[in-house]
Amino acid sequence: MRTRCKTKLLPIILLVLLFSWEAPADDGYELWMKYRKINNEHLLKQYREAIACIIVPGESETLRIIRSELKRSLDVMLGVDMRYRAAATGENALVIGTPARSDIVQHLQHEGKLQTLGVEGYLITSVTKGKNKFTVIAANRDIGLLYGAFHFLRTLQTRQSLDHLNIVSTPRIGYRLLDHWDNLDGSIERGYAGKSLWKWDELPKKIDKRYHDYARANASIGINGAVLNNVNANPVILKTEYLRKVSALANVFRPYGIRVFLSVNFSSPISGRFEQEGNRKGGIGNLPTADPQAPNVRLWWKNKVKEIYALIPDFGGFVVKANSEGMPGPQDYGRTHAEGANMLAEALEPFHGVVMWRAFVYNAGVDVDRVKRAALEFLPLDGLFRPNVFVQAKNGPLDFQPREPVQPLFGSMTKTPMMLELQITQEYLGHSTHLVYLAPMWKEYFQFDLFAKAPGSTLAAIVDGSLRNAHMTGIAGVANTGDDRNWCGHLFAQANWFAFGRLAWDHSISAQQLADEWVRMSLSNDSGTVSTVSSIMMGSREACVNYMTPLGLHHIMEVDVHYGPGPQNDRGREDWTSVYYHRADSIGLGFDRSSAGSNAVGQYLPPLRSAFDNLETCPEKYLLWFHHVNWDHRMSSGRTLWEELCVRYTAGTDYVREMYNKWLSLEGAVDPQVFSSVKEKLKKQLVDAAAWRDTCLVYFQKFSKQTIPGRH
Ligand code: GCW
Repeated sequence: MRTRCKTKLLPIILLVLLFSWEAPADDGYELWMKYRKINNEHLLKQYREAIACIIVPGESETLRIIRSELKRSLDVMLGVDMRYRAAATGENALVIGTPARSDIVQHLQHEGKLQTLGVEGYLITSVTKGKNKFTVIAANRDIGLLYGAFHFLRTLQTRQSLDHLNIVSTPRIGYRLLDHWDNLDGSIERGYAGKSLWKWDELPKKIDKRYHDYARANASIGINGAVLNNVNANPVILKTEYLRKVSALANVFRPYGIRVFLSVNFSSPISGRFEQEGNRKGGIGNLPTADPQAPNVRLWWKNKVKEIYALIPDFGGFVVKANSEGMPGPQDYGRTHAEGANMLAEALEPFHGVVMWRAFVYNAGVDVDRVKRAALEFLPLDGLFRPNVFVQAKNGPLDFQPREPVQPLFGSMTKTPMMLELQITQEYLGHSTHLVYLAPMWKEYFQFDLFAKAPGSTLAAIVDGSLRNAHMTGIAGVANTGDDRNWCGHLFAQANWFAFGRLAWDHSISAQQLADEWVRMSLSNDSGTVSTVSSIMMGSREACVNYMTPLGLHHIMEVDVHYGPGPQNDRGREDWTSVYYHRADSIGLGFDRSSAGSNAVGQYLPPLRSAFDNLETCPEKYLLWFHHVNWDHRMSSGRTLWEELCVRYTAGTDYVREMYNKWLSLEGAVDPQVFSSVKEKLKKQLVDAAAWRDTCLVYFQKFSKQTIPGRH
């Protein structure tokens, strides 16, 4: 009886389901690779005519990936069942190939068009042959074809014309890495999007589908390496058992052009002894010392490196955080950073691996001013590193603040390849709760002129090697990924991952262009929606600076979590809490780093040095970074410092309200799930921004003893 009843109901249920069915809500998993059907009839016609079929000659894993990407995207975008052909058949076609596999590409090679492409570059162009037109993606290697294919798809996703396509693209920076601060227990230091993507307990047997999707996403934006584990490195990562797991990941990533790197703990050779002593971190080596000059230590690393390369022939190298925040390092044995780095470099050198030795050090004994310490320790070592060592420095001399001047070492280290470390995860910029589009901030850093040679010695020109004609070039972004369904926690945090990759490939692209691209690829191609969303994004970083740390203030966040306001935090002026940095008193506000103060300005090259030193010429955005400024100091606006501070905190908060209102206007224009999740986050951001404004102004008012305009 019961069964019959169910059977009768079935058609009705099916009908109800059919009519209530809508496109599945957007949960963010597809990132910027949302291939939506093209509604613009004119473009659709053009695209369909241009790509009647696809020709991808040859066989390789990378080519297989290209084919599947094109099929899944073009079928949906063009509403067709795209066919592959082995060779030209008298139809217009998209041809993707290297000179060895395609006649058309070979012809381009003979014309010298592939000469500048190197290993990763690509060319996209149109070739007419008889009646037929071919859109050709050409490269010297398959990986260039993959990058080219993603570029081509971006052209369609952003609805650009295919007429007169003539694109030549090569990366400006060699090593373009994501640094994962992922721990082996699955937690992520400064991660705000769930647990680690790497399921260490399941590897190497079980290969999560997400590993492929991760690699695909990175390849689509030109990232070519991943440092899998936290710089606060657990020695266990070097155990054979773990290296096998790493090797399994490397196998997945390889056809996407992504090499794996590891963070290593300098004490690894002695870490097995800790394990015996019951240290829960465990370890591997059982040597009595990790002294980089000890022959047995050097041999230990050489053997370990050999073992790694036997498992992972294209392994990239090591990142090392040494003698920093409690991590061990060569100084524990009276050796220098250069001696430590060189020992590892020597072991990696036969396999073409590199060392990325971090300059994030701030030992109290070096100077009273924390921001000076890295340059003081590293500058004397310039020229002493082996050729396969990068010194990797964060963009600023402190620690990923919403705004910092650039780390002066980039200007003064002339003989050592300097690798730039940016932070994609928003440790100090509202975690994955605040919508802060970071490309404008990164562009500001890239364009910062260090005057290392002549004017125009920008950070970009130093990092990409053009200023000093350097061949080893690198950039790393601390990843904001996790196992949350939408990868980054906040949908808009995906834009930061996207922008990082695109800028690592080509730092000359504007933040505006990247915002537009990302919105078109991720949310909508409606021009009104694109301009509203990108306007929200473009001002969001300046707003964050304003509601958190305007006018050069820095590091006044809550202790440790670095999320909300904590200007009152005081563990003494030598212990890096807020009062150490803001130095508020009855006279004024700010850290005196002028020549009369800590003289951090002296680490910059002229004319920056004097520009920063002088209160009148110091850019106001860095004012309280470099100067202790009287509350009544006249700002360029005509307002006093105190008034300006009030205006900035208010402006930042007002901007967030504007962001929120603009977003509300998009109801119906973007996917409902995306709409409501972003709306909830913006609501919280608004509350947080107001809390920042109120907490900071009320706190600083105790010192300025002046009224907060608009309040009683
Ligand atoms: O910004 C600080 C972070 C630490 C981090 C450290 C570093 C990985 O608060 O969590 O440790 O920088 O960059 O080493």
